[in-house]
Amino acid sequence: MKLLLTIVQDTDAGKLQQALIESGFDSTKLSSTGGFLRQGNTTLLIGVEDHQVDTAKKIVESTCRERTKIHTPGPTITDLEGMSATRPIEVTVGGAIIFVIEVEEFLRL
Ligand code: 2BA
Repeated sequence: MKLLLTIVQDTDAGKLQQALIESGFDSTKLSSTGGFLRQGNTTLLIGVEDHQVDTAKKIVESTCRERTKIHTPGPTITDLEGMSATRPIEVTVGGAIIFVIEVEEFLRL
């Protein structure tokens, strides 16, 4: 069994969970925050049998869109001293980040 630890944008999460349910996959939704943008994203825990990994990955791929976001970096110590200015930058956020993790044991008690 594998755990697909899947990080997606909030706007794609509902559609992805619905698509997973329709294909018979269970998932758990967690609210998360990206370290770079410091904005909310969604992490789904999707437990699947080994032979279902590719199907689940395809569902994620077909549901989650790549987007660009404008990111304004926070002030640095240098900025505070007035020696440089931060400018907004365009950042591409991927459709999804997936970590495929081996599950040692799955228990439903
Ligand atoms: P964030 O850390 O908020 O990153 C959002 C997007 O910003 C990233 O999209 C990437 O395109 C860009 N980015 C990240 N670090 C950057 C940097 N130092 N300079 C310029 N651009 C940078 P994704 O790569 O699609 O990642 C989306 C979210 O997935 C991330 O949100 C983070 O929450 C998670 N993630 C990505 N890689 C990860 C990793 N290796 N470990 C844990 N979480 C990860």
